[in-house]
Amino acid sequence: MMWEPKYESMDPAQLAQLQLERLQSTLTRVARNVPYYHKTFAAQGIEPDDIRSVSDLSRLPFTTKAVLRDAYPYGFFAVPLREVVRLHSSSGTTGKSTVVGYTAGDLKKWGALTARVLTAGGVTREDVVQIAFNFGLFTGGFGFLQGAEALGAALVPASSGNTRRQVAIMQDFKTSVLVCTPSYALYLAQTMEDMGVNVNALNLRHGLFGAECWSEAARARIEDRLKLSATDNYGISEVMGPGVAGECQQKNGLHINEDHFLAEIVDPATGEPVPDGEVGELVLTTLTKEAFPLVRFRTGDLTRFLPGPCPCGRTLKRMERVRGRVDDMLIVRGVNVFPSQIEAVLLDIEGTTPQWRVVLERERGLDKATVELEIEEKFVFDRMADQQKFLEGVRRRLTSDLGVGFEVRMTEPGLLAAEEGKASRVLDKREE
Ligand code: DLL
Repeated sequence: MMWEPKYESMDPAQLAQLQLERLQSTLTRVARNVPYYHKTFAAQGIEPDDIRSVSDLSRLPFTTKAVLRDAYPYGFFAVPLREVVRLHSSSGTTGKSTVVGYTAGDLKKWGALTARVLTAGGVTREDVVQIAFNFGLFTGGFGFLQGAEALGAALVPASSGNTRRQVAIMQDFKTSVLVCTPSYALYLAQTMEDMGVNVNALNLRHGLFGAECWSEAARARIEDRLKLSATDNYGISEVMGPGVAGECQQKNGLHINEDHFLAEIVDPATGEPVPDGEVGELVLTTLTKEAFPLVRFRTGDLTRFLPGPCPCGRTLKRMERVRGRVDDMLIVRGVNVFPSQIEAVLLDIEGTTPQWRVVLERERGLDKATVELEIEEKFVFDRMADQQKFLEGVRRRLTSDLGVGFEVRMTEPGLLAAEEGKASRVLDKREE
């Protein structure tokens, strides 16, 4: 099933033509209305009309989070404030946040795009969709709300937190689709187990998860514990929010909504495009946004394009699940490790929970990495020796799979609970 088959299965040559037209119109608008683009285009001698094909894109300047931050709050808006009907904001975990504006037209398109990814994820108007993303400045809640409404599904805006209530809603309202972060899905599963809820008696069919890094091991565990089919969804507030890219039922990469967003993958160090199929930083250009258009926005997310057509019939290019952020990569004693790799190892071990984090310290000039981990209740052994044996097993697996030594420590239940929003995985004390 497709929401907009005309665009989702468009002939590639036609799509390229559409992208070019939309790109030219975006460039013309930003050159006229956004001081940063006006200045940088002029400095580099770029006329929007010079961009004759999508491959000319690499001549255009990048837009970084730092540049957006400098223009806080409204410096990148391409329309007067009176045209803006909604404001969201990026989470600002890595500095001051960015304010993102939407016109009425932007909201309509956003709704259509989240309806697209919901449909790709298996959702229909027959479904009861429980959104456990925060409803607020974060784009997750409202972004999916508009899509579910466009689709005609029964939307439950449960928002985040209050987990026992979420479980009760899921039972009573006969929720068939769950939408939240993967870490919260695992937390919900664990809470249900603690409450003695029979998951088989629930109505869950599909789950759309995103907004943070996860792994195939996490998908397997979520599907097994919640008895649903889980798909990955990517989005970023500066570019729009959810609806940028999403998996179909093939679960083999995320289809990028290329009629609205031009995607490139570049070498994070040089900014040069990487050879097709190689991993690099995702760079996005918006093609239809009115209030907050962006040219070559550096997302900071690492992924690669996947080759070949998808059996689902969509011709939209797929990207692999995001493996981490450029600035998320940990360098422990010279070895590169992404938090998502640690999670993949942990979740492969029976008895671990999604409540974990890695603490980095420096001891006598050497890096020390300690994984702090909450363990499932039935695995918290009475005998100290058994507990040590379990933790030693986890330590050995991490060390051998990731090629760098880890310590492993058990934490008290609740200490690292991922009740709200995105999980925080790294505590780096090396610079303190
Ligand atoms: O997280 C938008 C969103 C909401 C996406 C709901 C999907 C579902 P931000 O708060 O601006 O926006 O965070 C964007 O989150 O740069 C990635 O690092 C990360 N991210 C988002 N989706 C995924 C995903 C929303 N599926 C940042 N896999 C991005 C891995 C993801 N990381």
